[in-house]
Amino acid sequence: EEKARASYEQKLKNVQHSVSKKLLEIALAKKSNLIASADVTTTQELLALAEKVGPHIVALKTHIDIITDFEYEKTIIPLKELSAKHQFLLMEDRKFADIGNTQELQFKSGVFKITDWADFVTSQVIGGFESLDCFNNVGVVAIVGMSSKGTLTTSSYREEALKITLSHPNVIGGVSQSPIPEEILLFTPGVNLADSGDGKGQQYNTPEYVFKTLHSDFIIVGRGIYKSNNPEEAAISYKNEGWNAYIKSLKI
Ligand code: S5P
Repeated sequence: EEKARASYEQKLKNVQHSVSKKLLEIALAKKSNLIASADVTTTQELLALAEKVGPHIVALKTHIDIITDFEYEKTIIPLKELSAKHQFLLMEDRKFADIGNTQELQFKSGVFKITDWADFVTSQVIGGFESLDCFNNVGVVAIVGMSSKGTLTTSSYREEALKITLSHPNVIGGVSQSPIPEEILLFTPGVNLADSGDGKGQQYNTPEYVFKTLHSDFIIVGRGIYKSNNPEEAAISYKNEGWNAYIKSLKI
């Protein structure tokens, strides 16, 4: 019953959104399907991590609202420079979850001004189709299913969430722990080589599992990299594990 997955080259021919194209081009150029999650709380740690892992990743995922000393000039400007220097995209994991008008304000205003710097953002789709209209200058990754124990993203929720995900022109893909249709990109967090959970509800799988079973396109790794004694080496090893698992999944 196992079917070979679509390759990045095949997907590159079919995707429409410029951000999907860029992600796939970077993946092929770097032989990487790794997104590092920079869940650190100071500008210095964020920039140091971006410098170390930048050459090995397709995107750096931020939770910009956890940065204690955030200042647009000191945090975002150098982060943008690092993203250009090391050729990775910026994915702000804001998980918007409100009505369209409020999401638009959260996206464009406040101190973070996400609209000015993020290449793509995550959003819940609980607010319905039109709630995603405001993200028309970035790509949206829809939260279809979550990785945590007891999540309410049941199969019937996921089915409805997928309808919005597949039909909205701003959407480039979904975050999920289940397979999704191959015309969009699948981003899978909850990936760790050493642990099966974190004692706070997070559940982990291996790169091998997510490429083989879910046909994921990109793995998202947080603590496996930034908590490691050597984040650069950890990024290289997740990059290689992820790429080898992807290559294997093409041959099933
Ligand atoms: O279902 C999800 C969706 C996301 S985006 N589960 C997740 O863990 N995430 C995010 O991925 C989470 O917010 C965190 O930033 C990262 C996982 O981090 P780790 O340290 O557990 O690898």
